[in-house]
Amino acid sequence: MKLYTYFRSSAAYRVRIALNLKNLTSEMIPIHLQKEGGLNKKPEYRAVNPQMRLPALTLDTGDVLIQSLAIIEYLDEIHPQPPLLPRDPVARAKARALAQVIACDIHPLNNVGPLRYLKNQLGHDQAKIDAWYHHWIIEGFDAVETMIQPAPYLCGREVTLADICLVPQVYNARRLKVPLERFPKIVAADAACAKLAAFDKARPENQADAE
Ligand SMILES: N[C@@H](CCC(=O)N[C@@H](CS)C(=O)NCC(=O)O)C(=O)O
Repeated sequence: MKLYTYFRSSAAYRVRIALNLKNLTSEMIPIHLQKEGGLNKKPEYRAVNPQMRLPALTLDTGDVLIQSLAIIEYLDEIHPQPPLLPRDPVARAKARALAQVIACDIHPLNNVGPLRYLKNQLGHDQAKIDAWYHHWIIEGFDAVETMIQPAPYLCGREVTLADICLVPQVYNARRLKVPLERFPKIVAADAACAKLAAFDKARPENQADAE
């Protein structure tokens, strides 16, 4: 397998964690999202992923998978141990809901493309863009904080897809100096995950393309 990744891409970070949890190895192909306006926009990468976003996972069959949640669920189906979703249907729906609050409602608003659009097309200054960034994380984390009772992970004693989505989002929040004091449960779950080698190895700082 080959994972198209960028050390700071939180969607790629999710897949890196999932690969590590499953003890799977994959060749890492770095695609710089900032250089020359984003190397993801080059025709070479567009030929891999028509959406020109990271991550993409190419399989030995030649199939290309995109969208981190779809990739992670694929990995979970092909390599069921350890499971990344609870077995109980209600718990499973709750884990997916937490993952989707983060991956579908918080992250897209704070992604490179929309932030660049706010700056270049709409002419907003950095202070306004930072306020936008903080706003959507805080609003989403308020919901997550209310929804969870970490024990120690978001959905109980086993790591799930929800934790895989949370940790990169907390990383982004810290990097952009979003105050996290009002989210003690989120911070506790993130700290519990940080103790696991699978999460540590996936950290942006630990990637070969880290700057
Ligand atoms: N929903 C997608 C999000 C993918 C995505 O937006 N990735 C970002 C990096 S975290 C990206 O490639 N952005 C490039 C751009 O917007 O130009 C997923 O979960 O894979």
